[in-house]
Amino acid sequence: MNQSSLKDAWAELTAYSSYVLACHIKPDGDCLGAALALGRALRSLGKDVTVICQDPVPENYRFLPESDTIVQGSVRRDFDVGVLIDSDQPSRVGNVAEIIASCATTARIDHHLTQEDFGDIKIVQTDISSTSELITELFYANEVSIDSSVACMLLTGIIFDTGAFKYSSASSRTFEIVSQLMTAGARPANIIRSIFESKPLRAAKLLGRALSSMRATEDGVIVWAQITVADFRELGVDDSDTEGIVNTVAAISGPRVVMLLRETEPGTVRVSLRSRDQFDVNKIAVAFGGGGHAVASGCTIQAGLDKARELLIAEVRRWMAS
Ligand SMILES: [Mn+2]
Repeated sequence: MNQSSLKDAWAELTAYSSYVLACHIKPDGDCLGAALALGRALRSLGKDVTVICQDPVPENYRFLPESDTIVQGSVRRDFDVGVLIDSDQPSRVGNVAEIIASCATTARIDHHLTQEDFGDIKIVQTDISSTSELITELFYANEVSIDSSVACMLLTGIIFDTGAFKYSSASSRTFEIVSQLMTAGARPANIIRSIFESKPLRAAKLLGRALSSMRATEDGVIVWAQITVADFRELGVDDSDTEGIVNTVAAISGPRVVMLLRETEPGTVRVSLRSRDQFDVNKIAVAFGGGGHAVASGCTIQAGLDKARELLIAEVRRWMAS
């Protein structure tokens, strides 16, 4: 978005009094950082702001300033504006969708590719690393002050969504912004340690099981790992402990598509997809009712592990052939 559209969008967004900012289910560093930063900016303008998420803030994000103000539910239905943060559609926010639906005005601040066109107010850019980077641009364009807390929130989102600057989504502009956020007081080394290197032991054991399960198709083009219902039960873990595993699975040479399948309950398989070499895994996710980005996306399939994997491989093959 250019400067003038960022100015128009901010004027439009800030014309109300009360806001509910919705994080997506299984919240990550980007939606949390972006929502907290926007919440703080709106409150500094005297607005009434509630940041909400269906799921609790994961332990490794509790270092974020004001993360303890995020609520998990609300009986309020009188917000002026319902804002989806880092989500393309209300279904991404789980049971918070109902609260968004009750708002007379809706907004979406996001960087995901989407077929949907949700939101009365749209602050959307798909060729940017993260929603947090987009919000940083929004703040710069409108001279919103960025103190060390806001800088930490925004940098957390950028670091998470770029895999600590490893992904091609980290542009030269991203690094300019990182430099400015550091000047404002954010500490990337601390953030990287907190979000990527503070796993509980049970999550490390789960990673071990996932890595042991890795297999490849005969031609080596598709690689997958899987976590079974028994793994979840025996290690006493839940799906939030699978965070980041797909990226470790994808850190090998050879495959064009990497998949992590987790049977979180019998007959429900959550899938994370990663691509190499220009293959668009968003198309695969969309075919199963999910979505995301060309290089990283996800979906949920109602089937057992073997059946889900078979369906996914067939869909990948179909796209590779086309
Ligand atoms: Mn994001």
